[in-house]
Parts: sequence; structure tokens; C-alpha cells
Amino acid sequence: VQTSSSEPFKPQRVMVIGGDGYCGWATALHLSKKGYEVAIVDNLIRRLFDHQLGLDSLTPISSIQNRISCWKSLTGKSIELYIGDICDFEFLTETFKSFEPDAVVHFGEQRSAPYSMIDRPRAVYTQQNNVIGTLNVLFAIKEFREQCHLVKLGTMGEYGTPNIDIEEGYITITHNGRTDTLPYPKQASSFYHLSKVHDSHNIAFTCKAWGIRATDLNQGVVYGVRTDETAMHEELYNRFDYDGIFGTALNRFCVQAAVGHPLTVYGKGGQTRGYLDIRDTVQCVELAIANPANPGEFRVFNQFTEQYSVNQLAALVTNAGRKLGLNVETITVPNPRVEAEEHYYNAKHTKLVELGLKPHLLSDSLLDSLLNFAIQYKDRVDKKQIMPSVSWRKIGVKPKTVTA
Ligand code: NAD
Ligand code: USQ
Repeated sequence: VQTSSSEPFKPQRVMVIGGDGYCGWATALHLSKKGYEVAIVDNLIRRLFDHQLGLDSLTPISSIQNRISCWKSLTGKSIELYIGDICDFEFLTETFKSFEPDAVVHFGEQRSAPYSMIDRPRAVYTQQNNVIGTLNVLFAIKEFREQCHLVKLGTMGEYGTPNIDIEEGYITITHNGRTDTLPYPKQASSFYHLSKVHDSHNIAFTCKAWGIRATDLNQGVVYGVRTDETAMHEELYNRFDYDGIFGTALNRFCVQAAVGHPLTVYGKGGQTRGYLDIRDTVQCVELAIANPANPGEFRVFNQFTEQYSVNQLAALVTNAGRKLGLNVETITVPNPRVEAEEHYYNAKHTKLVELGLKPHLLSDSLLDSLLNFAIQYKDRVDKKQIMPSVSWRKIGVKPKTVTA
């Protein structure tokens, strides 16, 4: 933007799309604390999904306006707010012209695999919202801010569970005597995870065609809730999803242990994924912004710190819960998903560490504090929302309400 090609590109103004959500809110505060000028763009659709499906965060969360004014009163730092849908290109154009971002961190998608498998309208909505939103961001960068660095949240689930090691974005293959470095094969297994694959292809193409600079962060499953900034005041607390649609594995298990619900291992429990602490999500995004991709570069990082199977997570939560005097049991739930339940998994994740990531590995003390946090709010838990209600095999063709 503002620099000649000989000067290093120093991003200062960061637009956080999806900044009212779980990862986005924590990241917006972290970047603001670090001295970046931050704008949040969000259409608040996630709060609407909760109302529509009768779900709620474990933690009470303040309105985005109150969150931002609380941050201002505690730190003196302002965060700009643009409420709107990035699928609306006129709205996105106005935000780009008004805020003039050096970097855009794009968290603003429908991110639940089960939600995308409820019925045809939700499958279509997920792909439409995610793919078109990202396309609009790419066009906005091209039209109005061509030096702006796109930091896009992808997912480890784009790769699926191949029977070979997973590389970071690219694999070098020798075939019939010729060698090339090619995008790593994608084998996603929900309409949501597929939307991320489609995004990655569109971003890769526009890097080549238009010279866009982009980083695709293939993030693993995030756990935890507190970051230094969100812990400063109750009005800054982050959301904590534990229900069968938006809740993710480890966070769900902690809430289940806190309320005496058996831990819900789907199928054989050998499903292995990459995991990371939300404190590392904010660190990774900051590292990607501070070290931008070059113009025309489609850079891919695998953003997770450790691999666990679902059975291993259940065992960790069981031990940590017992130390706190909780009676933790585990049940096998018939797997509502179609996925490998026993498989090889070995995914590389060195590039963010090379940039300086200092991981917060899953420890007894973190599990302790997460369990204690869940216990503190256990009266807010609606146990009816814990069991999974969406089947990959029975995806509905008509709009219908999810059964409670
Ligand atoms: P979230 O649902 O808590 O937040 C997403 C936010 O984006 C919400 O506030 C929502 O209102 C907003 N949004 C959605 N569509 C929008 C649109 N069209 N215009 C404007 N705003 C829109 O989700 P999250 O857990 O914070 O995830 C953020 C991103 O990180 C997603 O892209 C997700 O795929 C990715 N990710 C999340 C995890 C995880 O474990 N939570 C893991 C890997 C990747
Ligand atoms: N699982 C259980 N029991 C549960 C919940 C989940 O056994 O109660 C299993 C699932 O079957 C799956 C694994 O745990 O094999 C992970 O499921 P999840 O719901 O924790 O995570 P997932 O659906 O993959 O999605 C989450 C986020 C998504 C992100 C993804 C990263 O919702 O936005 O993209 O994690 S990744 O898994 O690496 O693709």
C-alpha cells in the first residue's frame, strides 16, 4: 500500500472479518493490544443461528457494541465496527474504502460441519456464504487495495485423512519420470469442509492471475476460551460452544465432564485431528500478518500444535476431571458422521514455528482451568443440546427444525 517496492511492507491496519465470533473476537483484541489499528466486520449471523436453533454459548456474551466500548474504556484503544454481510459487495466496498486495510483476516464464514449437513438449504447456504464471501474479499483487494495481504482461515479438514504424511499445502510428486510440486490433494468430508477447499482454489487462482498476496491458515480444532485480553473483563468474555452443532471436541468434553454427562466419543474414537489452544490461534494470526506473503504468493500454513485422537482427548479429560473430584464416564455414540474411525495421521506443522510460534501445549493446568471454567457456568448448560442431532447419512432435503 503506501510503500515503494524497496521498502519492507509493514501492515498497520487490520480488518478482522468475523470479528464477533470465537476466533475473531479473541484475535481482534489481541491485535488491538499489539498496536494494530483494527476494524471488525461481521453480520452477526452466528448470533442468529444460535437463536434459530435454540442454542447458547456456555458463557454469557455481551453485544459487539458493548464489547468494543468496554475494550475502549479499559485500554483507551478504539476498534472500528462495520456491521454487514461480506456477500454484499457494495457493503464490502464501503468498508474497504473507509478503513483501507493493509491486511484482512477472514474468519467470517459458516464454520460448523454439522450445520452444513442439516439439510439442503443449510448446505447451500454454507457454500454460498463461504465461497462468495471469500470471492468478494478477493475482488475488493484487487479493486481497492492490491497490496493488502489476505490471511484466510482454512481448515486441516481440507486434507481429510490420507494414508500418507500431510504436507503444508504442497507436495512434490514424481510421476512417470517427471517431477512437480503440486497442491496437496484435498479430501474434505462435509459440505462445510468442502467450502474451504473451494475457497483455497479461488485464492490460489487469484494469487496467480492478479498477484494477490495470501496466506491460507489450515487451522486444526481450537480449544480453550480465555486469552489475556478476553479475561480482562466479563464484558469481553468469549463465546464457548458446547452443543452438538457448534461445539467442538475438547471444549465439549470439558462441559460434559462438568455437568456429569458422559463424554460423547463418536464411533471407535480413533479419529485423529490437529488441535490448538485459542491463545495460539491469536499468536499464529499475528505472526502471519507481521510476516506477509509476497505479492502473487499463495502461502499455506498448517495451524495446529498437537495431534490427538478423540479417545485420547476423552482419556485426558477423564483424568483431569477425576483429580477435581468429578465422576467422568465415556459412552460410544453411533457416529453421526461419515469419517474414518481408525486411520494413519501425521501432519506437518513447522512453518508457523519457524516464524516464531511458541505453542501453549495441552497441559494438566489448562485442562484444570477449562474444567473449572465449565463448572463455574454449569447452571447455564442445556443438557438437551449435548447429543448430536445431525446425521451425515440422513441429510434432509427440506428445511426443518433440528430435533432437540
Ligand atoms: P464463529 O461462528 O464463532 O465466528 C464466525 C463469525 O463470522 C461470526 O461472528 C459470524 O457472524 C461471522 N460471519 C459469518 N458469515 C459472515 C458474512 N457473510 N459476513 C460477515 N460476517 C460473517 O466461528 P469461529 O469458530 O470463530 O471460526 C472462525 C473461522 O476459523 C472460520 O472460518 C472457521 O472455519 C475457522 N476455523 C475454526 C476452528 C474452530 O475450532 N473454531 C478451527 C479451524 C478453523
Ligand atoms: N467428535 C466426537 N465427539 C464429539 C464431537 C466430535 O467424537 O462430541 C469427533 C468428530 O466425529 C470428529 C472430531 O471429533 O472426528 C472433530 O470434530 P469437531 O466437531 O471437534 O471438529 P470439526 O467438525 O472437524 O470442526 C471444527 C470446527 C471447524 C474447523 C475444524 C478444524 O468447527 O470450523 O474447520 O474443527 S479440522 O477438524 O481440523 O478440520
